[in-house]
Amino acid sequence: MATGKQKAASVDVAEMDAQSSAEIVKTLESFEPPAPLDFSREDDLRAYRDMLLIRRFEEKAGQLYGMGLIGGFCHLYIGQEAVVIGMQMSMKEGDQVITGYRDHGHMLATGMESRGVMAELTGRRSGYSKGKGGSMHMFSKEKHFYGGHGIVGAQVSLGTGLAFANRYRGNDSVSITYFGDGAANQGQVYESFNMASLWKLPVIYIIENNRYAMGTSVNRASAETNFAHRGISFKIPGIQVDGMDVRAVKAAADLAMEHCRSGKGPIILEMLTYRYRGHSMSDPAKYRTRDEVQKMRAERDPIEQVRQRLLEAHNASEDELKAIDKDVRDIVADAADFAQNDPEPDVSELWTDIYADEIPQAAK
Ligand SMILES: Cc1ncc(C[n+]2csc(CCOP(=O)(O)OP(=O)(O)O)c2C)c(N)n1
Ligand SMILES: [Mg+2]
Repeated sequence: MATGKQKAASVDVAEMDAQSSAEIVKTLESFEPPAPLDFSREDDLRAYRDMLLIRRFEEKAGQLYGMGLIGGFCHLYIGQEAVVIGMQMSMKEGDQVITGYRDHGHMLATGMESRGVMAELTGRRSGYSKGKGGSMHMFSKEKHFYGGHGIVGAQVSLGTGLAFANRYRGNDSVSITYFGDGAANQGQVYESFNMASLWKLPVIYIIENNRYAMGTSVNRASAETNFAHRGISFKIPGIQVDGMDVRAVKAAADLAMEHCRSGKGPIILEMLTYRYRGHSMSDPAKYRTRDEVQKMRAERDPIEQVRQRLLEAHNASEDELKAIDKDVRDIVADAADFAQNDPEPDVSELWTDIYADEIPQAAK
């Protein structure tokens, strides 16, 4: 039985089988996050570049939206970059990613092309869904990215299904299933938790707690605001992670991957993060003060933290970082040009991609 706080690394699911409910609750309530990792210069350079790509891409998407070039919904991920990049740094080929509608960062993190994502945003034929899906509906089988979902919480049961498929096929891939603090209150999340724990499915549930669900703060919407504890009734361990520090995310990711790959079943990582922009492009943001956003930007920005470390601890020069910035800006500018010049889909495309043409072999 756990006494006091203990390292999450010692989460032993099998041990719980012999414990009473009261002991299990005590054990699961006691886990602490692992210490942030020491990043090498290479790790920090990679994290810096990859997070910057998401930030600049999102800023450009915001501009194109303002110019009327992107229609429909568009939810920006700015501020939350350390979450997907820290997770990505721990993933291996074959691991799957699924998320909600705030999804551009997740796609770029998996290695999906900036051009294809931006062209989908502008509704052009070279977009990932041939210009017919838009911001919330993109997929890449090649990169194991399963969307892009507009129904709050729906991706959680789908992500659990991906983990079931891994188990069924006997591979050692992990399903990385992202959802928000608001989605964490949806019923199907708990049905999924139950099945995932019962069948020891390899799924990491990542709750991106960015403090708001549209205009409603966590405190106004959630009876229990510690989301890492949401799996306790299902014997699922959970840890709270500083989602603004990519090193803390990577440390938690390593632990969670090992947990899943060694057959211990699901685990929850609550990422404490923050979105700088409004919920979507039409959000007047009256529910929080400018000061709150400014303070977070000034004191906790995930990219600035890495930048300072590169300059101070890894002796990077301003010129070296400027070169990375230019590289990233060039990729984003190229994607934006491409997305404005690519043709729209032909009208005949209205009748395609509605039903599957054939049943995939594996499903027969
Ligand atoms: C089933 C369902 N209910 C309501 C909505 C409307 N809606 C869209 S986003 C959202 C808030 C979700 O917030 P959260 O899960 O915290 O994610 P975040 O936007 O902060 O990333 C709501 C209620 C929806 N799309 N689907
Ligand atoms: Mg939220």
